[in-house]
Amino acid sequence: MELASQTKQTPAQGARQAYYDRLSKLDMAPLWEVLKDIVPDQPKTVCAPAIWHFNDVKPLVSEAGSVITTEEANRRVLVVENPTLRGKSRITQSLYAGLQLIEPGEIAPPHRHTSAAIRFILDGEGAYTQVDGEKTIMSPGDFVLTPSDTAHDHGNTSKQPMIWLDVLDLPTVNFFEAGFYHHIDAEKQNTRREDNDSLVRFGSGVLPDGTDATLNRSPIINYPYAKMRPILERLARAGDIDPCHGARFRYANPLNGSWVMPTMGAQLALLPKDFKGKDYRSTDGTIFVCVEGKGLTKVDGQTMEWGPRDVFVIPPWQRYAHATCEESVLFSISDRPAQEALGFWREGN
Ligand code: GTQ
Repeated sequence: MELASQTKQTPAQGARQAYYDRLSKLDMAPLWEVLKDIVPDQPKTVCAPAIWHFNDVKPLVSEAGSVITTEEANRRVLVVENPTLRGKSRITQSLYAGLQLIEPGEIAPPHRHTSAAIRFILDGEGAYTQVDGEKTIMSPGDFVLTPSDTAHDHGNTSKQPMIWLDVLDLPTVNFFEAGFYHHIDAEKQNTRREDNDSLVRFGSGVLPDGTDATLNRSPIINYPYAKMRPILERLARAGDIDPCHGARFRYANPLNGSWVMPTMGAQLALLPKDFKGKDYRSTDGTIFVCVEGKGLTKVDGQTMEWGPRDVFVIPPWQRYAHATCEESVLFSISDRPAQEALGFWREGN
């Protein structure tokens, strides 16, 4: 087993190596040399905890507006890369994240792809996304879905630039080498449905006749912050405050109560002022966005201090704990639904 680390080989080891060499010629290898690596005792991660402070990144995202037009770029996005996964366009092994800028008057043309996307709005007011013919105007804190293979485009008819966080399951889809992309050859999507149609239809505890309840993702396109924030207040007032996570809900697929998408699930939490969260860990590496407030998260001996619009990432199975100095709201997203569906999601303290 220790063969590789020894410099002088015994005759037996030499014979073994010669055997390995013959195996290698047939593209085979001995399992016993790699068993510990590929079957770890517990989750091993190559990701690092990391934080992107909005005050640092905003000027650079804004500058992208003078570097390239949305028309030329298709999507004008700065990819947010985990420091240990540079050049791989990913924030965790399974998720991609980016900061997208859309300037007044711009249109990001329609397309569809296998990868599902979410937007979490950080800055600006009044740009829109259209998903399968439904337009939704976006505000900070809104959680917007672009499910797998749905046609989507973005436009900004407001007077201010808008910046949002994109999270896509691109590394997951690309791991399976299963991704398709289609450009949609129209300047804009044909808006057949009324604006915010899906929230009105499916966001009030009823299901209209004829609803396909087997859809494997939420039919709701936008979960507006203005509608979500009061729910957190109610949970907190009632004392429904988890010692690790605060008062929290998950964005649900109203058809079956499941996560919003099969590959990505999101949650929103209110952490009271002076909250001191208990240690928590889970196998889903998690991306957080501070929506409001001020606090810090300790992870693996590191302390990340966060404020509004900061984005940070916690690697899989690393213990972390949140603490606040003001009442705070944290959005989070991960690949938990995929891991749950496959049967290997775990959590612990
Ligand atoms: O807005 O459609 O950040 O297709 C990466 C790929 C955004 C999008 C990204 C995309 C989009």
